[in-house]
This record gives sequence, C-alpha cells and structure tokens, in this order.
Amino acid sequence: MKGFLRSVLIMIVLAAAIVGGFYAYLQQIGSGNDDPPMVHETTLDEKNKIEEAREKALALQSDTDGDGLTLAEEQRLGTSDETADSDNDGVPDNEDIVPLGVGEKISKMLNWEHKGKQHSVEAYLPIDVSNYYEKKTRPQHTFDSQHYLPFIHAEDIGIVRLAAELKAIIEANGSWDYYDEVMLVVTMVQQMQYAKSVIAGFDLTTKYPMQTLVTGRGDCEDTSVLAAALLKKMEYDVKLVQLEVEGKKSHLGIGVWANGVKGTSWNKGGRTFYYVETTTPGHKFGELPIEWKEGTSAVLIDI
Ligand SMILES: [Ca+2]
Ligand SMILES: [Ca+2]
Ligand SMILES: [Ca+2]
Repeated sequence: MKGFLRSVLIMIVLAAAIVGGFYAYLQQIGSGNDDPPMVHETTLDEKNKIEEAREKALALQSDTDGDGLTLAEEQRLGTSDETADSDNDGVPDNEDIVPLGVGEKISKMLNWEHKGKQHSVEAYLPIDVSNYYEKKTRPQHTFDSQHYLPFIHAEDIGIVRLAAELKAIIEANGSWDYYDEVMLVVTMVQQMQYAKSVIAGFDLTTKYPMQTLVTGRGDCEDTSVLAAALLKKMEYDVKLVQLEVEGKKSHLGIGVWANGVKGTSWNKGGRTFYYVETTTPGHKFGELPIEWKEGTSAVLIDI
C-alpha cells in the first residue's frame, strides 16, 4: 500500500512539472520575444560629455568681440576673441593684414622748426595701418559740422607714438610755456604740403590722421583733423573750428583752450578757445588768417 501511494505522489509531481513547463512555454510564445532587448541607459557622465562637445562647437562659431571673426577663425590667426584689435594698433583684427605685430613700416621723417630750433621725428607708420586706411571708405562731405567726427582717430598706433615723441620734446625743453607746447604740434603740422583733396572738382573727402602723415600733405580739413587728434591724445582741450563767410567756401582750423591771450577766440561750455591755423607756417596762436577776418562766423565742434 505504501509503495502504491509513493508511486501516485511521484506521478502527481511529474504531471505538475510537465503542466508548469508547458504553461511557461505557452507564455513565452505568447510574448513573441526571444530575449528582451538590451536598453543602454545614458549615464550622467556621458550626457555631460555630449553637452560639453555641443557647447564647444557652438563657442567656435561665436564672435564675442564682434570683430567679424569667429573664435575658430581667431584661433587659426592667433588673435583673441576677447578684443577686436589684438595688437592694439587701431586696426580691427578682421581688417588687419598683420593682425599680430606691425610688419613692415613706411619710413617718414618729420622735420620742422619751432622756437628757433630744428626738430626731427621719425613717424611710426606700419604698413598694415596704412593699408587699412587706404581701403577704408571715407564718408563724403555732408557740409555738416558732424562730418569730421569719425575722422578723429586719436588712438591709432602712429598717432599715439607721435604724441609721445612730441611730449618727450616738450619735456626736454622745460622752459617752454603752454603756447610753445601747443605750437610745437601745430608747427609740425603746418609745414606739411598743402594739397586739396579734390575728387571730380569738389572737395568731398577728409583724410584720417594716419593718411595725412603717410602722404605728408593735406588740405585744411586734413591738417586740422591731424593736429586735433594729436593735441587730444596729448590731453590739450581742443576743438575743430569751422569758419564760414557768406558766399565763400568754409575753412577748417582748430580751437585751443587758453586764458587771457590776445587773438581771436570764442566761448564754449564756459571756456575760451583760441583759433589756431594748421595749414601754413607762420600763423601764431590766436591768429586768424587775413582772408577770414571779415564777417566770419565760426562753429566750434567738440571732438
Ligand atoms: Ca571675434
Ligand atoms: Ca578679435
Ligand atoms: Ca590690429
């Protein structure tokens, strides 16, 4: 009897195992899958790396300093995307044919007489700066006093260096007064060759100070803009003065602040500015050229 019961028990266990196995098999068929697919979960580290690469690619296309060159282009040139003028010569990186350093220079000696002494300075004229101004579009004359403002480039490397040389001459002549100092700069400009910048019969353009230095010549606008840029850089209180006589063409000179001098002057902003002629040698501080003495009105232009 015992043997019979054991056999029945074994049979029941075996049957249960077969039914269980069959059921599992049916379930597997029903699901239609063999092995469940391996799903790769992106780790935080991987996500960060992808984001970093995306940001880098975007940054390479950015132009932080707004000089028209992307970071990738600046890296190729060796310039900085933090500053628009990496070599600080007054020419933006995207228009500088030598964006790092000066390259070749144009040699030009400035020789003039002041206070009974001969002065001589070599103008610092890098070819890249000269090239930049040659190609630069110059706004046409609007016969408005504001026309001159874009031309006062007092931070060009050639102007900065020349202003420093002129200051050194002043310091070496410790006995000079204020007017002698101003006239050192003005006499240097006055000795340049007078040339009208005429296009198709009309005087429509003004030169940038560096162009007047490179060519060594200019008309009243060019020499006045150059003298004003130099004096401004040397921290003298200077303005442009546009003289007008009815029925006559206008003339440009400069106005320099001074106290109690004889000569032609005007008040502006509570200060007195004296006329200084920049075109021809011999004109003194406060001296208006004879042809502009009668019935002249003057506009003082802040720079
Ligand atoms: Ca840039
Ligand atoms: Ca730059
Ligand atoms: Ca530059």
